[in-house]
Amino acid sequence: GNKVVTMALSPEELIARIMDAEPPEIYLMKDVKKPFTEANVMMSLTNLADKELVHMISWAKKIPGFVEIGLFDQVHLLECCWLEVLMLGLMWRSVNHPGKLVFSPDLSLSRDEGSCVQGFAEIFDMLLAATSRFRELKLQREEYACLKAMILLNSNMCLSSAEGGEELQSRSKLLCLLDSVTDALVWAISKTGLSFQQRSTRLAHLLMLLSHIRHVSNKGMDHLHSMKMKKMVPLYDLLLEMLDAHIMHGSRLSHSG
Ligand code: AOE
Repeated sequence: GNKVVTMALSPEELIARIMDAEPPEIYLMKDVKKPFTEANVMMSLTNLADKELVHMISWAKKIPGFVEIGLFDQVHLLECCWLEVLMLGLMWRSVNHPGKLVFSPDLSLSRDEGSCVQGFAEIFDMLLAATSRFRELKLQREEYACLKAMILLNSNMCLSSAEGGEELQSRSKLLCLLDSVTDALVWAISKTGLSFQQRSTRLAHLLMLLSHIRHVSNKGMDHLHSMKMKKMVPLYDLLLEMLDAHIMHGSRLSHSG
């Protein structure tokens, strides 16, 4: 079970595994059409997000212990956090480019370029603000990788709370996994040579940024919804198919077929 998988890993080994799970850079190539009009920009961003979501599923499955939790919970975690995970990735890519959002190596937008999309400016500013904060904190790659895994594992706290056996087991595995990643983040921070006091403060600063990311993600969802871009149902089925490899035969997910 999960204990065998994660308890056997030291924080250092867990970080190595999480870093190894990092998705590749996605190039849009000729998909980026100029001039930057609302239609062109949204087409490129949707294209990018579609490709990233496929890699996100592989990423999640490579996080030690993730495939050991129930399939139902795997699906719900990804469903809850996908935009937060995309946004943290975007912030990481943009951290050394003040005033710009680096969506892909061949598509970075300044605030002015982004404002061609109705309602984008407000979200753009929130994304830039969180990115600046990570820049000030000099976010390290290891810390970034841990935070992203935490977003995934922490995305649905009310998960299967009032349920019985199978659900409770999945939930306790999930909490155990979250503890391991927390230990890994603490370990990553401890490498920075800060005093005990400074390390605690840094941990708090990093975790407080997660609530901003959740907030921006909710705003982004509203924005996407206003543009009628939440292709929820078809993607949900796609997601189920992709996660439902050989594991969990005859699980309670019979509603998926
Ligand atoms: C942020 C980071 C990134 O890497 C890409 C994008 C592209 C679009 C951007 C967004 C972003 C930042 C916030 C923006 C948004 C456009 C408008 C919003 C700027 O203000 C997002 C494009 C999203 C396209 C829709 C994709 C639908 C996905 C549905 C997912 C789903 O249904 N399920 C079940 C989850 C699947 C998880 C793997």
